[in-house]
Order: sequence, then C-alpha cells, then structure tokens
Amino acid sequence: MGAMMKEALLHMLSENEGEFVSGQEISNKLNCSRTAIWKHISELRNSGYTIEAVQKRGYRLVTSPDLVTAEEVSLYTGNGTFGKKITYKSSVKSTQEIAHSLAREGAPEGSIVLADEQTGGRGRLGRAWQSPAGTGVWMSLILKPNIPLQKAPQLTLLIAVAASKAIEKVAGLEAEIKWPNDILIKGKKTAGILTELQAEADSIHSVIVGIGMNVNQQTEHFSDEIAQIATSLAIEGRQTYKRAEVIGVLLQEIETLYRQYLENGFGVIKLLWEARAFSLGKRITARSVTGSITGYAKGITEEGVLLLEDDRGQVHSIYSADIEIPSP
Ligand code: BT5
Repeated sequence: MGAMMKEALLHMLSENEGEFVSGQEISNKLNCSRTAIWKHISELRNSGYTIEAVQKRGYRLVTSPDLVTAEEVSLYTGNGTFGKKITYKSSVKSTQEIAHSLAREGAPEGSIVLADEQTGGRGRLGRAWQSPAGTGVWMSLILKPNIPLQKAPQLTLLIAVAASKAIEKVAGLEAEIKWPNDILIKGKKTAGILTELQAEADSIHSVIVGIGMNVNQQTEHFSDEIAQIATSLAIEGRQTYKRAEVIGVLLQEIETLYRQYLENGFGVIKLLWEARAFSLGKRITARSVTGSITGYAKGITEEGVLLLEDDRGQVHSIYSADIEIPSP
C-alpha cells in the first residue's frame, strides 16, 4: 500500500508542476494522515527529489532525479497498457531472468522489468551487455502475441523500429537499424535488442524482449572493448535525458506498432524498418556460427529474414548472424 501512496503523491505533485499542493488536499485525495504524507515526502527526498515544504501552502516539487523506479516511470507511461505493471530493482544480474520468471508465473502482457544497473546483462549468443548504474535503460518487456513461432523474428524488427522512433522523438537524433537488432547513431551502437521466447511445440507462450539503450553515458563509461563502437544519446545529443521519459516514449511507440502489427500484419512495419535500415543495398558480411557469407544485402522478407546475394548471384536467407561492413 505504501508504495502506491508514494506513487500517487508523486503524481499529484508532478501534475501541479511548480505549484504548491496543500497538505489538506493531499490527505483528502489520498485518504491518509498528515503524518503519512510527511513520511512519504521524506522518502521521496531521500531518493533525490527536491520538495519544498512551506507552512500553510503545502508541498511543491522542484526537481526530480533521473531514476527508473516504478513511481518515476509511471509519470511517463501515459494511457497505454504497456508499463502499467513495473518491477524495479536497483541492481540485478539481468532483467531478462526476472521477466522470464514473471512470465512463467502468468504476468500480463505489457509488464516490464527495469533495473538501474545490471551486473550480468547479456546480449545474443552469451555475449555481455554493459549496463552500468545510473546511465541507461535496461528493460525487459513481456509480450504474449498470438502468432506462429516462425514469425517471432518480426518482433525484433518491430522493436527496433519503435526504439529508433523513440530516439528521434526524445532526442531529435537520427537512428538507423542494423539487422537484426542494433540501433545505431552515426554508425555507433546506441541500443541492442534481445528477443527470447517461451514456447511449446509451435505456439508462443511469452516473448521476453530485452532492450538496452545507452542514454547518459559519456565515453569514459564504456570499456576499451566497446569505446570505439558504442555511443549514447547524451554523447550524440550533447545533453542528458530523463531515462524515465525515454522509457515512457519507448513503451508508447512499441505499443502503437505492436497493436498495428497484430491487426494488420508485418507490412507497415517492414516499410518503416526498411526506411531506417543501415545495411540495405550495401556490401556486407554476415557471420554466424555456421560460417560467413559476403554479398549484397538485398532486403528483408515478410518474415523478417535478411536476403543476401553473394558474388555468384545466389540469394541466401539469413536467419541470424552478425553483420559487418567489410573495408574495401
Ligand atoms: C545485443 O546483443 O545487442 C542485445 C542487448 C540486450 C540488452 C538488454 S538490457 C535489458 C535486457 N537484460 C539483459 O540482460 N539483456 C537485455 P548483441 O547483438 O549480441 O550485442 C552484444 C555486443 O554489443 C557485445 O559483444 C559488445 O560488443 C557490444 N556491447 C556491449 N555492451 C554495450 C553497450 N552498453 N553499448 C553498445 N554496445 C555494447
């Protein structure tokens, strides 16, 4: 109950941005005592909110910290159903693991797991995803689409489109997509997507979509390994962004595209994806566990599979791989 009241209190203060809200008004609306209000105000202050308290006038929210807690993110999730249920942890190994168990326990579609820091964040094929505290969006989203298993890769492309749209909206930066799951700004990776399935036989039970987005990192936050290939919204946009707002916009973009997709299929998403595709029409090398092929990236199929034409004119369907642009 306490957490909900704190959230409701923050909503009241935040809706009356810059204005005082009287203790009386708060206690009427939230049906709680003045002492309870005071307790929640001090908790919010301890988490980094600056709240002014003036006798006879009440409370006023002056500044809020860059947090991805449930109460802060709930200020930005709007009317959609994605992000209505938020599980927040300050530090976890991987948000994916938590989301997997929530999904198994029957968590509804649109539930999200957020962490300030991941100590074992993961990419594809067991690779690591650097997720330092206080810098990025480390989120897992639970989806329960009624689609056949072989269409699941389309979701990665859908999320990639939504993520690049969100970056454009929040930061006004142009984001490109490198098949299948990288979001680039000026050729450097800003976000990555990890799509994992819970399925039996041919039917999908849940899709756990992991999204990692670098928001407020500066170059020194990146390890030497990725310093040359990674970037963040702050580096490119030369300002910091509220991560909770980035999450809110991202969820709204995802939900809109997802509803369109379930209703009308992949066609529109495919067009949006192609308009942002970084590697289409270029000579690329696709490297996978089974080997590598170099050729021209011709496009993607209705299923979201990459088509690569090799030097002998043979077209290969690439289901999963890492794409490199070889130097001439
Ligand atoms: C990805 O894998 O790009 C998927 C990343 C998904 C991360 C999210 S965060 C929330 C959720 N919880 C998790 O544990 N994971 C998901 P992949 O395409 O395999 O790329 C991994 C490669 O990207 C690494 O081998 C590095 O080269 C590079 N990399 C690692 N951390 C990075 C970062 N913060 N920014 C940019 N590049 C990074």
